[in-house]
Amino acid sequence: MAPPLKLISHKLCPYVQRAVIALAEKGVPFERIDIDLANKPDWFLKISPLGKVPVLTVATDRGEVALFESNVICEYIEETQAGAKLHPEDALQRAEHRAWMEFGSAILGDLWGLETTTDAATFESKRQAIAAKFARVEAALGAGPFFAGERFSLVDAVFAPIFRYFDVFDEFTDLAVFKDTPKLRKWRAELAKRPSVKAAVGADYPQLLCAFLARHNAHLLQLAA
Ligand SMILES: N[C@@H](CCC(=O)N[C@@H](CS)C(=O)NCC(=O)O)C(=O)O
Repeated sequence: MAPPLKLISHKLCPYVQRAVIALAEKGVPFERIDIDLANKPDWFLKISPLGKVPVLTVATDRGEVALFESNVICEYIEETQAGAKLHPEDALQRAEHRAWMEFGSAILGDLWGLETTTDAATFESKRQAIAAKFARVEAALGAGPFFAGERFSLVDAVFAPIFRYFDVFDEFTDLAVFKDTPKLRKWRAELAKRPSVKAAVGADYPQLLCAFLARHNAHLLQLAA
């Protein structure tokens, strides 16, 4: 029987990765459909109001329902699927986790600027913005190994794809955004080992990201030693 969940995806998208990691952490079967965002299929544009991935389609007796917005998708997965709990029980802690998930999206906004700009000054301002946000996250981290201690949570699912960018960027240059954040460095290393995180992208992820940078004539590429 076909799994009732389909995740419309893109091979590089960090927002897609959140949902993939959440599904994997819970052991939920789903079908992943990667699309070309430079040539969006009509069927996708019909179900995605913003024309963005991820979209999770859920088979119901009233037909397929399409959910958009990665954090909404993650919350739906958490509320409906069995398996490990990815949010705290306590309402206040849960709200804090949701806030840090949003903070992760703000970092992704800076990362988009950093990876697509051709301009050195814009690059530097995005680099500094990321370093400043990482310092805020550092102050919120406890003893680890995950964001909230022993238990993997949706905040971990949000930050793992953020850290993954730097595995590729580090090949070009040290952006020094982890310089003063020892807890963040440990957290990054822990997340990189997590099977759900590793499996959220294909083996071609580094090549695809490098090709993306080249297509944007990214300033980052100029920094290669
Ligand atoms: N707020 C959205 C952001 C999703 C997003 O920006 N997806 C990008 C790919 S990483 C996209 O689909 N871009 C296509 C476009 O904007 O045309 C979410 O959290 O799901």
